[in-house]
Amino acid sequence: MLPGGATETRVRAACPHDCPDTCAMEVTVSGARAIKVRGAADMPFTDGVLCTKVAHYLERVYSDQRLLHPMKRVGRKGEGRFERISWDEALDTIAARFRAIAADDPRSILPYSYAGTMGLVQGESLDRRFFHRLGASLLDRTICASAGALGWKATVGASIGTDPEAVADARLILIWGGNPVVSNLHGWRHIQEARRRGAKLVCIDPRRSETAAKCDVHLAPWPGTDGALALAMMQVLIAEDRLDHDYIARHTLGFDALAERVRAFTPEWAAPLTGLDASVIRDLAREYGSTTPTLIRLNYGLNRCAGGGMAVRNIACLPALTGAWRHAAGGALLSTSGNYPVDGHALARPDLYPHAAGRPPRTVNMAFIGEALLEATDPPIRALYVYNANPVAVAPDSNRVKAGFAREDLFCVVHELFQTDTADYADILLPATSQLEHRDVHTSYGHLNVVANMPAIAPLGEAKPNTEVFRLLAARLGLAHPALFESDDSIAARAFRQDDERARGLAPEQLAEHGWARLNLASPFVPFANGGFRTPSGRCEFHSGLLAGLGLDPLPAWHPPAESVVSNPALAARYPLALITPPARNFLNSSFANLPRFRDEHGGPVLQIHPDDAAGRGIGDGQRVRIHNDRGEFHARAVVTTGVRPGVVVSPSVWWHKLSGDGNNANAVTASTATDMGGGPIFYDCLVEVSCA
Ligand SMILES: Nc1nc2c(c(=O)[nH]1)N[C@H]1C(S)=C(S)[C@@H](COP(=O)(O)OP(=O)(O)OC[C@H]3O[C@@H](n4cnc5c(=O)[nH]c(N)nc54)[C@H](O)[C@@H]3O)O[C@H]1N2
Ligand SMILES: Nc1nc2c(c(=O)[nH]1)N[C@H]1C(S)=C(S)[C@@H](COP(=O)(O)OP(=O)(O)OC[C@H]3O[C@@H](n4cnc5c(=O)[nH]c(N)nc54)[C@H](O)[C@@H]3O)O[C@H]1N2
Ligand SMILES: [Mo]
Repeated sequence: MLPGGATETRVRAACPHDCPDTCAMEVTVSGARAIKVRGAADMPFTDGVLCTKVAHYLERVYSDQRLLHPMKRVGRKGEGRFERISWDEALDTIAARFRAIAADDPRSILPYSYAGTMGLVQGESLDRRFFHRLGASLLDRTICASAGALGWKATVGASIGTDPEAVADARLILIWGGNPVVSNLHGWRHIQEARRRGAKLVCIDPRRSETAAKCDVHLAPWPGTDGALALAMMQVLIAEDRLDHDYIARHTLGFDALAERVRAFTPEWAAPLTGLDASVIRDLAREYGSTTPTLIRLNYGLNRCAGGGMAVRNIACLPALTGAWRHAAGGALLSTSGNYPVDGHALARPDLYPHAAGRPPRTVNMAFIGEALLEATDPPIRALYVYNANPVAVAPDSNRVKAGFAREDLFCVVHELFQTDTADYADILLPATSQLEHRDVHTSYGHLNVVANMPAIAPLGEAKPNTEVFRLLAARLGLAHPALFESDDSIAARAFRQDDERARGLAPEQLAEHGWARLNLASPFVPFANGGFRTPSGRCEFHSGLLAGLGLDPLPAWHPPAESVVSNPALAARYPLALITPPARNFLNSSFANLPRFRDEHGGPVLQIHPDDAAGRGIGDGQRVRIHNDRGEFHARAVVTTGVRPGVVVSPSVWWHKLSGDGNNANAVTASTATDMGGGPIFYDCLVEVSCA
C-alpha cells in the first residue's frame, strides 16, 4: 500500500510494434496511472531489455499529442482542422454513410490497416469480421514482406527457419539485407554471443549500417542485386563441388535443373551487376561452402526491389546446397511467423462474407493505394476506413496517395492515437487506445514465443480499442451476427488452434497469468535437419511448382532492379543516384516520428551521400539538399560520408510529411511499381538526382 491508499501493481504486456522481437513487458501501475514499463526479466528473448523507443513508452502513452475524443473535419482535406464531436455523432455519421454506400455496392468500402499493432485481437479479428460481413473490398496486405515471404515459401514452404535462440554455435553468419542492431536488437544479442565464441560476421548491405559497422566484413552491393550475388554463390558451390550431396539427394527437388540454370551465373557475370569484385564473390562462396555451421540472417530490406521475391528465393536455396540446415545454429532465418498455429479462420471469419450474386469479392493491393483511390472502377472506392496504419506517410509515391486521399467525394474515417499525415485527410477522426489500455495476444516473427497483453490502465480520454469501435458500428448497422460482438478476452482465447501440438502450454488463463510462453517445439528447434520442408514435395524446392503455377520462372533466376544504372540507363542519365530509405533507429516506420525525444535525436531528415557524389554537385556536409525525380521531391540535410558507396544515397525513414520541413518525406520519390512476386512495393529501387536546395 502506498501513501494515500494507492497500490502498486504489475501487469503483463507485449510490445505491439512491427518488429521481429515482440518483447514481453511488465507495466507498473500506481493508482490509475502507469509509472514504469520494462522488459520482462523472466522471458529469455527479451531478457529484461527494451529498445530505446519502448524504454520510453510512457512518453508515447501519455503524450500531449494523443487524440482523446472523436472529431469531424472542418477544414479542407489534408489541412488537419477538426472540431470535437460525441462518439454518438461519429458512429451515426459513419453508419449512415456506410449504409448508403453499401446499398449500392459494399465493395466501394475499403478497410486499410497494417501493423500499427501486431496484436491478433486489435489487428486481425473483429475488424476483419466486420468488413467481411459488410461485403467490403478485401485488402491485400503487401506493404512490407509479401515478395520475400513468397520467395521463401516457394523454396522452403513456410515462414520457418533457424531458431534465433540457437545461433550461438554458428561459425559464419551472413547478415543479409537487415540491420539487427536497429531493427532486431534482441536477435543481435544472440549473434553477438556467436561472435564471442568465434563466429565471423559478414554484413551484406549497400550502406555501412549500424550493423555493418560492427561486423568483420561489410560487402556493399548495389541495391536490388542480391539475387545475382546468390546465383553466383550457387554457381561457385556447384562448380567447385562444395556441396552436401547426401542432403541434396534426400531433401531437395530439382538439383540438376538448378545446376544447369546457374552454370552461366559466374562471379564474373555478377560482378558488374552487384558492383562487387568477382574475387570477393568467389571468396564469400568458398568460405560459405567450407565453414560449418553457417547461418544466413536475412531481413526484408532486400525484398523491397523489383527482383525482391526472387532474391530471397535464391538466398533460401544456399543452406540446402551445403546442408547447413542439419545444424541447430545453421541454416537461414527470415521469419519465424509460420511456426504459430494461429486460427486465422476463427479470428477473421471469412465465412461471414455475403457472396452476393454477380459480385465477386474485390481485392485491393494496399501498397498502391494512390492508384486504387484515383483509378479503381468496378466499383470505385467511395469510403475508406484506416486503422493501425499511416498510408499517407508510408505508402510509395506519396503525391499520388495524397491526391487520392484529397478526393472530395471520398468518405474517410481514420482511427488513430495521433494526428498523423493520414489523419489530416479524415472526415471523421476517432481516438484509439494504446497497448496499455487494451487486451491482446501476440505472435512474433523473430522468436518462438507467444506474448499476452493485459490492459494496465483505463482508456485515456474517450479513446476506444479497435475492437470496441467495430462492435459499436456493427450494432449501429444492424448487423446481427454474434461473432461481431465477441469480447476481447474471448477472441484472445481462441487465437490458437488448441488441437495443434505446438499450442500446448498456450492455455488462455495460463498465458494471461504468466505473460508469455514458448511454443511447444523442441529446444533447440532444428526445423529442417531431416528435411521436412513445408513445400508440397516436403523438400527444399530448387524447382518450384508453386511459382510455375503463378506463371513465374520455376527456377532461381536473375530479376534486375526496375531503376538502376545497369538496368535502366536512360533513366539513370537523368537520375543517376540509387536512393534507399531504410528504417531510422529511433522510429518504427512512421511511429514515434512525432514524439520530441525521437525526432530530436535524429535532428531532421538527412541524406547520406559519398564525398565524390557530393563534390561533383557542390554539396557540402550539413547543407540542405533537394532529392528529386519525375515523381516528386523532398528535402534533407546532407551528411557527406564514406559510409555509402558512390552512386548510392541513403535517407533513414519514415518521417511524417508535415514534420519534414518542406511537407514531403522520402516517399515523395519512391515508385508505385510492384515486385516480381507477391505484389509488394519497391521502396529501395528508386533513382533520384540530388541538388543544393
Ligand atoms: N528501429 C526500428 N526497427 C524496426 C523498424 C523501424 O522502422 N525502426 N521497422 C520494422 C519493420 S516494419 C520491419 S519490416 C523490420 C525489418 O525491417 P527491414 O527493412 O528489413 O529493416 P532493417 O533490418 O533495418 O534492414 C534493412 C537493411 O537493408 C538494407 N538494404 C536496403 N536495400 C538493400 C538491398 O537491395 N540489398 C541488401 N542486401 N540490403 C539492402 C538497408 O540499408 C538496411 O540496413 O524491422 C522492424 N524494426
Ligand atoms: N520509404 C519507405 N517507406 C516505407 C518503409 C521503408 O523502409 N521506407 N517501410 C515500409 C514497411 S516495412 C512497413 S511495415 C510500412 C509500415 O506502415 P504502417 O503499418 O502504416 O506503420 P506506421 O507508420 O508505424 O503506422 C502505424 C499507425 O498505427 C497507429 N496505431 C498503433 N496502434 C494502434 C491501435 O491499436 N489502433 C489504431 N487504430 N491505430 C494504432 C500508430 O499510431 C501509427 O500511426 O511502411 C513502409 N514504408
Ligand atoms: Mo515492415
